Amino acid sequence: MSVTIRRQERQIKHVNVDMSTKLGNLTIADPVFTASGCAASGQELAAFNDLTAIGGVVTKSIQLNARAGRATPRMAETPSGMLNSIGLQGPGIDIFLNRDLPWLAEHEVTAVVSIAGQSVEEYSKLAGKLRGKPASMIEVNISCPNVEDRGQVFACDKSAAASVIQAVKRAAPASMPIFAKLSPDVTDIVSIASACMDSGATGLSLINTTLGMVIDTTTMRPLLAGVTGGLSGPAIRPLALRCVWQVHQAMPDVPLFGIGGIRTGLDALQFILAGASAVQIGTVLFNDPGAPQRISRELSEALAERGMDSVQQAIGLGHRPPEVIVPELPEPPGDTREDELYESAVADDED
Ligand code: RRO
Repeated sequence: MSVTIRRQERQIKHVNVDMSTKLGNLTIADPVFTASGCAASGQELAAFNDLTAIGGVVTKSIQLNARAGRATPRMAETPSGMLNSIGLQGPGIDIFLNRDLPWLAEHEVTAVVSIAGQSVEEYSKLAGKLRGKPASMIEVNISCPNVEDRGQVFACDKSAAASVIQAVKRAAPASMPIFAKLSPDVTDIVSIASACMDSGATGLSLINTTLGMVIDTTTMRPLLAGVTGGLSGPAIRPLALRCVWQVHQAMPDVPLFGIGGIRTGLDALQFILAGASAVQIGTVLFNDPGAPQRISRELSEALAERGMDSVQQAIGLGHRPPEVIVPELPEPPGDTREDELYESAVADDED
């Protein structure tokens, strides 16, 4: 992609940065995707972005049946972020497949379909329904924090996560990449990540929201009707970055989506340096719906400014060892004195 860099001194420089990235067997032209739950199925964002120019749209997690979601209020602002307790509102997979997925296909937008079941069997049915459909990838949401039963947060338990991924792998179209979306609300995210990879996942999406809450000091009751909700936005960026870092360090060949509070190209660059092959952006869309293309442009500029001509050069680069800086040592005083004596003796001889 050709970009124009406006430097501080207003010089304009044209650079070429190859923004393509690999996610399993797919090569995608741009590493910036919209995150599940923040862009519905992409239609509304099309007014603000050329959705064919970004990596793609990850659709709102879809269930087998239509669901109204949790009671309101179900969103709350927090410092540097927000809480949601939507509770998997959606039309159900059949309406999604007849109405929303065709829109993405007609508009040539790369579609990553997020699925969320209430049991292993439901995940399997959802994955099976994607056979022959124009989806590029499946994101298996095993980490929604807003379920009635915490036992349904499959990503908090290694064997539950593994069972879901095995079932999805068996039912999904054979060549379709499968990304498992994990929760940060675990003691050891690397062990959950490796259980998913051992069960047939192609890659991982890191991370979903983390469970939080707000108490309204006027009513003196929890602000959200659902009491707790998923915290997102810049408040969780360091947490998300740490998860990407740890998983990449343990499994450097696994493709990762970095997700969590990305608002700028430099934020995206941090995730790529930590080991993400691509990023998803979510909460920023609520106040800047044009963010996907802006962040992609800023990322390409940031790469060029650092002397890189491709995204792939930057993936995991933060893990390289620090450069060893050897301080220049002053001449030992003895040597200098000897040199001076020698030079003055030579000068005396010449006289
Ligand atoms: O719908 C939601 O309440 C929701 C989902 Br599915 C999710 O994965 N993460 C989140 O914060 N909210």
